[in-house]
Amino acid sequence: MQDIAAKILEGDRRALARAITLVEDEDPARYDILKKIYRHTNHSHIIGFTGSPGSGKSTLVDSLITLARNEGLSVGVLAVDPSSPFSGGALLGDRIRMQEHTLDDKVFIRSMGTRGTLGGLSKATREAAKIMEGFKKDIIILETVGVGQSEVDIAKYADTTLLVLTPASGDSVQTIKAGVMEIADVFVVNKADLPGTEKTCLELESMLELGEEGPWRPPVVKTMGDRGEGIDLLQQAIYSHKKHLYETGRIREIRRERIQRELEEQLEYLIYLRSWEAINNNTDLDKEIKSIEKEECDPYTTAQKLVEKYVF
Ligand SMILES: Nc1nc2c(ncn2[C@@H]2O[C@H](COP(=O)(O)OP(=O)(O)OP(=O)(O)O)[C@@H](O)[C@H]2O)c(=O)[nH]1
Ligand SMILES: [Mg+2]
Repeated sequence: MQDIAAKILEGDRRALARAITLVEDEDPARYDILKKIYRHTNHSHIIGFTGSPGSGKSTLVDSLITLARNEGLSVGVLAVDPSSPFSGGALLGDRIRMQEHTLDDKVFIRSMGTRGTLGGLSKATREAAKIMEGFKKDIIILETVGVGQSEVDIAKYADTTLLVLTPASGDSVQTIKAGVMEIADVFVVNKADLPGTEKTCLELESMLELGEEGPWRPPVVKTMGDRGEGIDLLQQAIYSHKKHLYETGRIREIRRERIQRELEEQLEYLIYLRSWEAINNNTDLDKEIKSIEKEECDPYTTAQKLVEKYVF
C-alpha cells in the first residue's frame, strides 16, 4: 500500500484509480494510503456542484474543465451518483459528456456510487476527494445530485458551492428545500434558453435581498451549458469567491472546520468498528436475541449490558 500512496503523490493515474476503488469497497487498506498522503493535501480549490437531477451540472463541469485547462490548471472531478431512480444513467451520461477530457493527463474524472453503510455518501466521497487532493490537482470538482442530505454534505466539504437551478417549473425558488439556499456561494440558473429564466433570476435576487447580509453575497449567474454560454462568467464568479475566501481568512476557518469533521468522523467510525468487534468477539448475539424473544430481557437492557461489559 505504501507503493500506492507514493505513486499517487508522483501523479500515477492508475494508482489513484485503484485507491478510489479501495475507498468505494470500504477496504481497510485505504487508511494506509490516506495517512501517507494527508500531509500533501489541503492545497486544492474544492468546488461543489449540486442541483436537481438533469439541471446541467455535468455539462457545466465539462465546460469549466476546458476553461481551467486553457489556463494550465489541473482538474479532478468526482461525480457522485446517488444510485437513486432519479438519475438513471448518470454514470454513462457523465462519461460521454466528459469524454474528450479523458485523454488529457491533467484531468482525472471518476464517477462514484454511494453504496456503503456507515457514513454513506459523505465519508466515501470525502475520502476519495482527499485522495484526489494527494494527486495535487489545482481544482477538485465534486458533482452531487441534490437529493436528500447530499447537497448540505457537499457544502460542508467544498470551498465554493454552486447550486444549479433551471427555469423549469419544478425548480421554482420557493420549492427549494429549507437549508439549501444557504449553502450556495454561487447560484447558477442554467438552461437560460428556456422560458422563465428572468423570473427565476428575479426570485433569487429578491430572496437574497431579504436574506441576512453576510460578508459574501452570492452572485446569480445565467448559463446555457450546452452552448457554453455564460461559462466565463461562472468561472469569474468562482474565482471571486475564492479571492474572498483568501482575503478574509475564511479559507483557514473552512480548513479548520474540515479537519475537525475529519477527526470526529474518523473517531466515530473507529469507535463504531471497535465496539462491534469487541461485542461480536465476546457474545453470542443469537442467544441474546432468543432471550429477548422469550421475554426474559429487552433490547435496551441487553445493549446497555453488552456495551458496559465489553466496550466501556
Ligand atoms: N435546453 C438546455 N438544455 C441543457 C442545457 N445545459 C444542459 N442541457 C441538457 O440537459 C440535460 C442534462 O444535462 P446534464 O449535464 O447531464 O445534467 P446533470 O445535472 O449533470 O444530470 P444528473 O447528473 O443526471 O443529475 C442534457 O441533455 C443536456 O444536454 C441548457 O443550457 N439548455
Ligand atoms: Mg451529471
